[in-house]
Amino acid sequence: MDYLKNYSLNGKVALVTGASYGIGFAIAKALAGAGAVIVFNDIKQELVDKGLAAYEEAGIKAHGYVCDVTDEDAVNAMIAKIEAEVGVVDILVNNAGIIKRIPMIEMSAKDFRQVIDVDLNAPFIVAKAVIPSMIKKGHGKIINICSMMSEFGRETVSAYAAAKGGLKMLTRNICSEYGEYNIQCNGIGPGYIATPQTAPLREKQADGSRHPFDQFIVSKTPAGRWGEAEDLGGPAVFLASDASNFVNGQILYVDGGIQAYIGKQPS
Ligand code: NAP
Ligand code: GCO
Repeated sequence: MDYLKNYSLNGKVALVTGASYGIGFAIAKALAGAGAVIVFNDIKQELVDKGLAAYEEAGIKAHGYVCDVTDEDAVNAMIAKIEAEVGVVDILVNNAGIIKRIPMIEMSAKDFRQVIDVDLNAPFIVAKAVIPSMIKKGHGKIINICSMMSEFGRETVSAYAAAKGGLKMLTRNICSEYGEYNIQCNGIGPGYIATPQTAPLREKQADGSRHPFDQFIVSKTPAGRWGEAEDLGGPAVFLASDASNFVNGQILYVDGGIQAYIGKQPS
């Protein structure tokens, strides 16, 4: 028996939001490698075009759409276009996200709301737009890209942690409300991954030394390194495939062991 066929995504349409680059792009490549047709969006046409070129270079004929995921009308219009032009979305990866690193008492309510809007309200909006067709089709997979900040706080990321904590519970609630329609909604909680979003935390110092936060994360991670976006591809294929049909409401942390480790002890 070819057990690996349970991981096949042949014939499936996967929408990965905010996937012109970064984690979304890496996850989309992995889903494509398992057979999925890739659909992605970004806010700007130039980024969608850049993304299409990058997918083509990777041998993937992707479908790109310009859409701000916080705009419910735009999201509903995009999903209607995707269903007409590509097909019903079988797999949704709510990946698009932002972070603002500002001490809470210095953060404006406007900035706080913007992070909540992209990182929590938008996954709600996009999931709400695709679930009806998943119900009609009799199956669906939703993967919300959570974070270690779904479990932990740290200085300067109050809005992001609040959003990602909420996204963990939205994941569990979609599982609870739509599991009976054979829809599985799970989260992936990446650890610290080397992407543009974390570039400021890895910047070389003026004296050429590594950023203190870079050294901190490496010392706290048993793997002794930052994650690569590609490290998330396998877990995403698993959660997008029939191999995970009885996995629901879970957050799969892909963090190199950082959450299990007290940190390197002084030598
Ligand atoms: P990234 O490099 O900053 O990429 C984020 C993507 O989301 C970009 O393509 C961005 O497009 C898009 N986006 C932002 N706001 C959008 C909106 N309103 N509508 C549509 N697209 C939008 O981030 P990343 O590191 O790849 O992270 C991707 C996801 O993983 C995020 O949810 C992040 O919170 C999460 N995550 C990241 C890490 C990490 O260490 N990197 C760890 C845990 C979780 P534009 O370029 O046009 O803004
Ligand atoms: C930060 C980082 C983290 C990572 C990720 C960790 O400033 O602490 O950006 O938030 O992005 O979410 O899982």
